[in-house]
Amino acid sequence: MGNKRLYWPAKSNYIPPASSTSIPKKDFVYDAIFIGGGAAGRFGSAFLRAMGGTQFTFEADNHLGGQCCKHNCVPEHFAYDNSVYMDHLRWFGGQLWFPEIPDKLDMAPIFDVYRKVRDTNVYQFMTDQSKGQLGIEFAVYKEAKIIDANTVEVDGERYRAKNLVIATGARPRIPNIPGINLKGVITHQELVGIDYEPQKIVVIGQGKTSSGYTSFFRSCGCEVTVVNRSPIYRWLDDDVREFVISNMKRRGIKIHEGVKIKEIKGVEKVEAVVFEEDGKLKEVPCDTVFLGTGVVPNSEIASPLGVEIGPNNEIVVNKKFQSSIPNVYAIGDTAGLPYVMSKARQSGMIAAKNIMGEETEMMDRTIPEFMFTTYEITWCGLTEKECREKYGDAVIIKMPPDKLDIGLPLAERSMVMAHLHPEMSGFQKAIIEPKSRRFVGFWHVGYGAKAAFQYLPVLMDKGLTVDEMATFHELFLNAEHFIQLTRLRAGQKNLSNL
Ligand code: COM
Repeated sequence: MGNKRLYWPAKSNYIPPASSTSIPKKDFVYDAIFIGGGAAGRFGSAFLRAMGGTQFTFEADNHLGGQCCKHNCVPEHFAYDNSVYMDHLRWFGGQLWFPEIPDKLDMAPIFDVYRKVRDTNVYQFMTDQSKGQLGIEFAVYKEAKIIDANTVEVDGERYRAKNLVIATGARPRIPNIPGINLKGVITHQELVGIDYEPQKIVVIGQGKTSSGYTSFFRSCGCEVTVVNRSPIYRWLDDDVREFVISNMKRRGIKIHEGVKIKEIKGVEKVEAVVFEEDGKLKEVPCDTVFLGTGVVPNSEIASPLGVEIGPNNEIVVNKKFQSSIPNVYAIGDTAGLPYVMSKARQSGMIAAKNIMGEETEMMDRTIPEFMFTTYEITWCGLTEKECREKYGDAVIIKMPPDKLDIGLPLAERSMVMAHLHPEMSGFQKAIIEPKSRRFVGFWHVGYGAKAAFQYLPVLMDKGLTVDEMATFHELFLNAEHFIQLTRLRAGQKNLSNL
């Protein structure tokens, strides 16, 4: 049981040209050997090279770029993008110039297209950029074994470095539920290789990744039921959460919160999920179970070293990404939370700097976050409730205002929606600590605002006030509206809600 279950991997036919990979040197001591060439390992290797260091990167899979382009971010966004097109055609079909589409659309061909593009373009780009532009030395299909804090063994040969950098990523967390190994119980990894058409899906767990897939399944016309141990999306601001969940229900997604999963039923293939809700046993028939139950860092490779391992199986690191053995670094998901791309890539960069003698720690910046439903949901900083708890008060700038059913935000990708389904166009909210007039949180549900959230936290951490934002230039009509809304309030000595 547990993580020993067999995967049904999304296969790839890509083989990098031999001229792009390198042969590691045996009689040489590298500044660093990277084990794993995913986002963390690839960015770390590139940064170390850029600083003039010597490295070699051993990758167990057939490509650099890791899970991101294989099973994670790229297919997740591809599914989301498909989902938005499908939903918009459904909502708009028969109006203006929009054609009507069938209720059930197939997902296997969608992932088939994804795999073909990935194998021809994405992997090739990873190879070409890594070798040609960044000068990274790497080899693929190489399982490295750690011998000691300076030595790894690959294909029976030993290679040495002053530092080891472990970047072996994470794997899906598989809960201990009877029936978990039945055919049709899949994670986001197996979904990319799907070769049948699910009709009825139960999603166990609602994290920031499974939310997007849940929506995608529904957009494809499947019957979708979510079962979760606790209330879903507890991290969202209450207003945002309410909007998101009510729109999921409106689209026909069934949600059961606070349940205890008892069993996944089936003979060879999954047939139903049994759970307890409000003291009663319930059974939802399905042909597919999608697990959104989180991830576990792949830290086992470090066991010969005896480095400290944390409660989630992560390698415990300091802010320089050093493990309990100073010349052994762990970066990316292997180093535990947060499991986000920005941390993965930055951790590689920070490890490289420290290895090259430039002492650097990860900065304590507010991390922006996003998740998908059929909407793009982006945020940084505090919820309204957290602001009130922390500062005793909060001023809110919100659009549309409560109880006003108008189509706002009004911008690219939400224009048609705002005119045909105003109540569904989206929603945004800025949270201000009134005494200092500083922003402490930004929230957005809609389309096209995500890029702004890469910069808003930096401005917020630097103390961005309502008065300062009122001097910014908006690109009208714009997705997230914060600048112009702020300008409507900045004249007030005592700020009030908008
Ligand atoms: C992105 C992978 S697909 S990496 O972060 O550029 O290596």
